[in-house]
Amino acid sequence: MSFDPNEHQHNRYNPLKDEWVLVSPHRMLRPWSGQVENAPTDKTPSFDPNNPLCPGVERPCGIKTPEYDSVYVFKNDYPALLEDSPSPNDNNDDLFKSISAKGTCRVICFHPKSDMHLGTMKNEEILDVINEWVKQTEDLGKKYVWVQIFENRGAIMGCSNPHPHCQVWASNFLPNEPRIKDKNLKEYYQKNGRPLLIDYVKKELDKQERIVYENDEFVVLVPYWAFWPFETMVLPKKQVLRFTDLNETQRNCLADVLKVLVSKYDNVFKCSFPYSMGFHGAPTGDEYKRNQDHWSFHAMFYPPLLRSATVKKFMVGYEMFAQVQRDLTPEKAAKVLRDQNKIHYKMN
Ligand code: H2U
Repeated sequence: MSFDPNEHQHNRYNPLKDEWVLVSPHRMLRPWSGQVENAPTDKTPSFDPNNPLCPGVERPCGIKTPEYDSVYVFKNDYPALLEDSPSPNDNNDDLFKSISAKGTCRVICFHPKSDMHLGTMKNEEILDVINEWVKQTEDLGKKYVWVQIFENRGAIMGCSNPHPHCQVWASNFLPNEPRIKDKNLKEYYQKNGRPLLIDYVKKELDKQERIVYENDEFVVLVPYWAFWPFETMVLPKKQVLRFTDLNETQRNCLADVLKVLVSKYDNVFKCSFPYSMGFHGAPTGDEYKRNQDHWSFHAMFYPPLLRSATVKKFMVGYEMFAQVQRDLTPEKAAKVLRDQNKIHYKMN
């Protein structure tokens, strides 16, 4: 019997994390009698007088959210990182190391209406959000080495509020995910003299096996090494170091791919498809002084749903103790997403 990646188990290498992923396609046939989630609701009212993220509503901290009509940014009332807080003393003990953690956390509301999201907002409205992401990266990047912008969508992904919003956490340290990625991108650049993600996007465009959608400037694909069932990456075709380096055409094209991708996700199970998404680009702060040619800006979407709106993938057992594993192949997931209408089912 000869090897068929669509049928036979194998390991795939993730060069961004220096990790392997076990792919077990034959396992898709197993019956499911485990936990079933409530279908993610898409019946959010456009205004809720008790929702602190809605315009004109007083938040529990006593501050009134203004009557905003576009994008609205505020300092998180319950931040994980504070700007001024005592730091631990330097500690040379290998087993009890600690370093300073300072930073700031903000919340960005995408739209005044709670029933809107990236799949249903107009391109110009998404562009306003992108311009705000650029502004936040520029502003916080002056002081902080890492500015993490991320969106949790759906209660299943820990999102605490159905209003369309994301968070920005800026820190004086490089968190684990970008720290490991930076090391691997640098090693690839030193070995090959080209940025890994630019080589990768070119090869994926040649292969045409995992592409979900593309426009003039951006590609959406399910990475070869994806571990979440419908995980995707949004990559620029030309190297862009950070949010702040996106030109006007690229910002417009990014608005288009985000709208199409979120619409395609929702169309898969005709539900509000939960995910955590986030952006990575070259580090900021003091890192502006160093060469960052090994980096290229990109977004990652990690959605947990696997078989339906109510069955999610659990990252437990083998994933916790050995390595990540998936059943659905990245190629099949890409085809499912590619075949979806690019217009959101509620807009049809
Ligand atoms: P999540 O939905 O991803 O949890 O983000 C919502 C954030 O909004 C969360 O970090 C903040 C929470 O601390 N928040 C406020 O700052 N003030 C509020 O009144 C509600 C929520």
